[in-house]
Amino acid sequence: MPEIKKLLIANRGEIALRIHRACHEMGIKTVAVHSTADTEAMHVRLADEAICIGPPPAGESYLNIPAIISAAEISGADAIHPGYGFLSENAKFAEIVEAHGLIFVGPKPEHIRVMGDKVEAKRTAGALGLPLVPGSDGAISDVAEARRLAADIGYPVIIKAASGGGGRGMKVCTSEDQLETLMKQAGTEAKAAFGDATVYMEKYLGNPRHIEIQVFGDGNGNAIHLGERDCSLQRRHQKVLEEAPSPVLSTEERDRIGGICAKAMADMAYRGAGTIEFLWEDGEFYFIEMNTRLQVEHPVTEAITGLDLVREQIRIAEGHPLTLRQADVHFRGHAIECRINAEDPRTFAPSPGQVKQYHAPGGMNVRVDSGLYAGYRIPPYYDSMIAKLIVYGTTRQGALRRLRRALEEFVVEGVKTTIPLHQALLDDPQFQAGDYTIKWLEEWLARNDEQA
Ligand code: MV4
Repeated sequence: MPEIKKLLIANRGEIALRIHRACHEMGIKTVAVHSTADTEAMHVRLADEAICIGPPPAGESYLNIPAIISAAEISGADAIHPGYGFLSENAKFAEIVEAHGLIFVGPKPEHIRVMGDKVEAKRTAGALGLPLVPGSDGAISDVAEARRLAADIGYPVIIKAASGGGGRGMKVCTSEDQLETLMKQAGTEAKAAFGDATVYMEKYLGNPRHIEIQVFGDGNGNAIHLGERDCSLQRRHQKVLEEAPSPVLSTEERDRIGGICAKAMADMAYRGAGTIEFLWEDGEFYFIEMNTRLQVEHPVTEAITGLDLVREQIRIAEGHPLTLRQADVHFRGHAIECRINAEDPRTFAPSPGQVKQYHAPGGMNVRVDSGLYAGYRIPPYYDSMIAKLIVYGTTRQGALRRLRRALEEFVVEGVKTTIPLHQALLDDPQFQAGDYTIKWLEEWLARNDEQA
């Protein structure tokens, strides 16, 4: 079995640090790659070696495949972990990594490719027995056919781009007279944004929750699920807070949908970590997409399972079978993650700049994943997420109380952060009751804006 001795981290920020930590606990040396804007970043400081791969724009550094492969060769790394974002779901990159005799810590390239095309993903998911949103069987191009289908499934319907994702290129259509216009618009916008005009249709779910299932496969037909995360609290398709377990699922419902997902992953011989995204409405799950990467919110799953997901990814990449059987996976307690962004908590305008004071909360069952330190200059070129605060409690109530305490302790001075937003959210009775859907946060923000 190929043992990884040195791993190149093709990412930045807190996730680069997260991967570095798992590696060092496993006796694996790390190579950081970074842009000229990240010379002073914590992941660069902690890594065993660091290689500058280009100027600040991600297209010339963190997305620069030749520079990253060269860095791996120069440093003698035997594996590359892509983290999330950047090259993590680029099938071509995974292929190139493997063609250079390096281990890609992630799924098989063919699976990344299939799930990257939402039409292909849905067809695959359906064939594997996952419950789908009613809609077109593949792409739609003919307007007459689209009319018949929409009449059949009932309005409202949603037109989505096959190459979309993250909410881009979607059109909700409430009646037949809009259908032709919206279909054409969706196609044109999809072509402009993704270079692919392919669209498909689904029944529009009016007020669902967003619940995703964490899965792991060993690439040889063994797979398990690690339960769900409720990611309904989001603004403009950016998640704000995630929790596990979902406030709405029973043990039986979790076991059922989790079992379906694990079997699907076993049947396709999926390798590595994956997340199967569902909309959930009136007690039913509807598959929408699959993410073939480690996700930002993975620590809530780590908190309630006691597992190290990055360690599992690395072991699978080395070719080990899964360490765990489904019967060995137990869910205990409740975890909540707040994404803390360097943004104005009211306008969400980015707030890069120098961190003057920094103090992270601590104590029992409090985890902070962040590369921040006093004096650090947050560069303006990248995502504004600067820290993740994850709390764990025996119950949801306990986790909420711990979150309140941890947010009180958190000090970040010099830049604006979304810490006050999380504090206000914690005070809301409906949030406290777990009574929210994907629309709830934006409506809550609009209400709060009117008041002020
Ligand atoms: C939907 C939907 C309602 N009905 N599909 C948005 C991102 C993409 N991953 C799928 N999305 C949606 N698909 C049907 N058939 C509503 C959304 C949606 C959404 C989904 C998850 C989390 C937040 C969301 C916010 C707005 C819309």
